[in-house]
Amino acid sequence: MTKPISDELIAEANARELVALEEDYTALGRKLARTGIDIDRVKDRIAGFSVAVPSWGAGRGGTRFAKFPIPGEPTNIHEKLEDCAVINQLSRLTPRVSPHFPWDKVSDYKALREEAADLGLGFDAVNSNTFQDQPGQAQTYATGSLSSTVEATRAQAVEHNIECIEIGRQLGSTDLTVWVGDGTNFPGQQDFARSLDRYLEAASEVYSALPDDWRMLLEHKMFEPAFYSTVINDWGSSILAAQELGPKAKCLVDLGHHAPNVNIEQIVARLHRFGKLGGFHFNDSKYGDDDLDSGSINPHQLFLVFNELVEAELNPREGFKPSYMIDQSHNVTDPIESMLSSAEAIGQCFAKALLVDRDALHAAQEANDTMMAFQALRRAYNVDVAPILAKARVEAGGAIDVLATYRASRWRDRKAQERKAVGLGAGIV
Ligand code: LRH
Ligand code: MN
Repeated sequence: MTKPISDELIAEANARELVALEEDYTALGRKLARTGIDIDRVKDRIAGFSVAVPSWGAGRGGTRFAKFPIPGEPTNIHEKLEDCAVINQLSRLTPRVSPHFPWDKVSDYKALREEAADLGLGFDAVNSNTFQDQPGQAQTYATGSLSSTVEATRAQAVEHNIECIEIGRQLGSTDLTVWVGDGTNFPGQQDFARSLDRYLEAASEVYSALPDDWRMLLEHKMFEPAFYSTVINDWGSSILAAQELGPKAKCLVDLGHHAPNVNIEQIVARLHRFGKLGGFHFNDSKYGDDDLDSGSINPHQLFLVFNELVEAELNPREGFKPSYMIDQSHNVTDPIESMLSSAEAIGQCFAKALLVDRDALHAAQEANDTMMAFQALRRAYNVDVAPILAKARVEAGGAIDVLATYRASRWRDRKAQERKAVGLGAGIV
């Protein structure tokens, strides 16, 4: 297996942190034991936890105004896999990559799968793209894709999604994420019901092409690129569409795809209640679909989402196997550093959710003891779980201080010597 960062460098960096980590872990273990929690059991859950990274997040992202590339950023899927391998080698939390087509198109997917495996990586859900026109494309998606009024355009979009399934099969994926930007900018531009019916008819053709063990993850989004209405705009439209399509259709929750202050953790509980919770695109936002680093703006919300996921594990519904994926746009940081920091934030929120005294919480809920119910969550949220994640990481060959070790590797500087410069531009990739 190819390791982008030398084990010696990681061991050397860890040697400076080990004694302090052991002290912190032991102290936290004693504290948690006083409330009947076995810290090693939480550590083992973290060791088994993972979140996929987006191939499109390995490069600098941008907005419609501009994108500011950095020297040494990846220019193709091969270099993106190298960088994703760095994130996984240091964090031990991100062994899968979620690819996007045609952005990650290659001629030999079997070879790509082997290349990733040699880097210790596998592939998570594949993402289709019917929100951009490709050179030489027959039908434009300017007025929609799966919901387009133009039959040939819907057929083209269906065909592309089926092609993504075929690619995913070669990569070892079992999920297809379908996000369509279809919608309108003017009242009256399209009929809400007929648009949805066209989407459902076309999506059902994609659904019929799913292998038996595959799922189709419908990703709702309130707005952008459409700014008056979006065909799959919220969890309601998404769950109704998923129920209409069939048992292999589930709903994917991108945290940034809701109006400010929407109670996303309640949406998670609802989707789970009806057996339609398929997965997540983790990120954070303050205003719109800002695609900021997970936990960077509202870590408490991320904790509350994981609190619902731990409750869901205790009340499983058929097919409960949510895909955890990051979906961010790194406009001002080194993408590797952002994904290292985000994977840590996500892992920490899962660990904090595991520390909630569920019996005390449920008893207080039944007794309408509001303050003690809230305190059951807040006590867990206030625990600094960093030693648990660091312990799980170092035991798996990762770095105790992931950012310091990454910087000590001088990876980006080395890649700036090797990789060609990325041109100026705008947009997400
Ligand atoms: C849409 C979205 C979707 C991806 C794209 C890169 O906003 O969240 O998941 O296809 O970002
Ligand atoms: Mn997304």
